[in-house]
Amino acid sequence: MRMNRRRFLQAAAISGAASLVPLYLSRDVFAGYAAKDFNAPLAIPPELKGRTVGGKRVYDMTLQRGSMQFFEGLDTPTAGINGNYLGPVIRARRGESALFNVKNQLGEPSTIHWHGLHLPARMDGGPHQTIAPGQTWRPEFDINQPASTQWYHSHMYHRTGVQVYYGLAGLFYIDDEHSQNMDLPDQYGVNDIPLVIQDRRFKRDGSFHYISGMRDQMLGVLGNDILVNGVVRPKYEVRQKQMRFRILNGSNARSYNLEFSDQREFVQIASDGGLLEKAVRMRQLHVSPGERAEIVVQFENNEDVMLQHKPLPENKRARGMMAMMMSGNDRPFNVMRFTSHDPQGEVVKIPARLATIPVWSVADAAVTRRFDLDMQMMGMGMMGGGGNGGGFSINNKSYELERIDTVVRLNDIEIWEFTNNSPMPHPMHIHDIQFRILDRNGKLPPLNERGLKDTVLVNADETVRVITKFENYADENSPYMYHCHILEHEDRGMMGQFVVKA
Ligand SMILES: [Cu+2]
Repeated sequence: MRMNRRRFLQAAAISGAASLVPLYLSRDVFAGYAAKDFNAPLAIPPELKGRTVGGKRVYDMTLQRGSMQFFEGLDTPTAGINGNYLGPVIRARRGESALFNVKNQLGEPSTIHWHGLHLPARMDGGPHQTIAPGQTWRPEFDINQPASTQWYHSHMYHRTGVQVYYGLAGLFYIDDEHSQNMDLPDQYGVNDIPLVIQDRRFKRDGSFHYISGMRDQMLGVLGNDILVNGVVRPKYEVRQKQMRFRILNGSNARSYNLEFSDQREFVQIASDGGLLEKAVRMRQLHVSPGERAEIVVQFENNEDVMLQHKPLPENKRARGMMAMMMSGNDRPFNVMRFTSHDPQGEVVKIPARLATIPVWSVADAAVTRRFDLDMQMMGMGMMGGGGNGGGFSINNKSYELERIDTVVRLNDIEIWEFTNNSPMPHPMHIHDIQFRILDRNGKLPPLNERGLKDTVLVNADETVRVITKFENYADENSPYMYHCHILEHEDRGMMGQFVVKA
């Protein structure tokens, strides 16, 4: 009897039919919450501008435990930075020196990694920069890159997934003179709004349910509810005719193909590393975990429009057993709602040319490095290996803290070629640098992927080549990471280390 029930639960979890069991607060995201259900006011995270001390900008950050009522009357234990869930938007200026006091009050070791930032490896906040409970980590570095939407999050060895899930993440905006002179919407909280999109799974008592079984370990943890800035089923009341949204896919594993319910056109102005060379008109925007995109959208009076996930054809993204496991993930769902009543302000023309970004020539590349991405499959689609790191690999190796996989020479231009031999997509992220995508299976990437990037989705059976230059910071003893940004894959070994050598 007991055995049967357990097997049923396993089967239910594996087939994605967990909704048959009253284990969770919500059915899956496809349950179809209608526009009228989206009424919770969107939260706008506070800004953290720091203070100037001795010519440096100093930021105080405390990693802490907290509690949220994502659902009325139900307390969810959480974690956050200077708050209950997620953290403030750090504002930093190009050319300034920044110092952070990162105090760990979590009661367990953690780290804070500055995703997308160009900085010395010792300041990077990866698994080698652990902050013990009660300790304060004080990284300092120069802000030395273009205006952009970056972010920060836990990168704790084997615990990145769970710590980010509980809320250890936030945005990091870099400002510069060039972007401020561009006549783009830039009033924070008025016409320049962050949208941190995440999915979470809640138990009936309101607590998060992180990993439950093989399916989560393989696909990554997919939530039953979508949160934007930590709000379930949010509505944002637009007060300006021209809005800039800075979108971060802060989910552990879920990708979103975003579209407005009226299929309106919008303009993407920036990708991970900052402004694109030219704005790109589009109606759909794909963001995989870790990626950012800034878009400008226009609103008329009395609008009521949904931002939705519109799935791409399944076979483009996955194959075989994985496609079967992911099936049912191919339906649309609502992400958030926008309403407008008498919006104000001007609609300015987006400049045709937004920025000049580096062009690195293939002919100048010192080396092409190949990275094979694999998931070891066994039996009925189950993962082999198991334990720490088993199952996911780059060049047939699972991550090890003490092994350096790649040595890069300072000031070299390199091509990194990722080949995905596994049946599901992996968003690959490289620390320290911003790259340009050369090609996807030999073809030029879409227009909105031609700017600076630090995370690129590599689809099943795809080879993606990226090019970059490793500048400024060399340190033979401190590695940077490169890894899949599906955090359950990262925690299970789909990560490697490189050092930059002078
Ligand atoms: Cu992955």
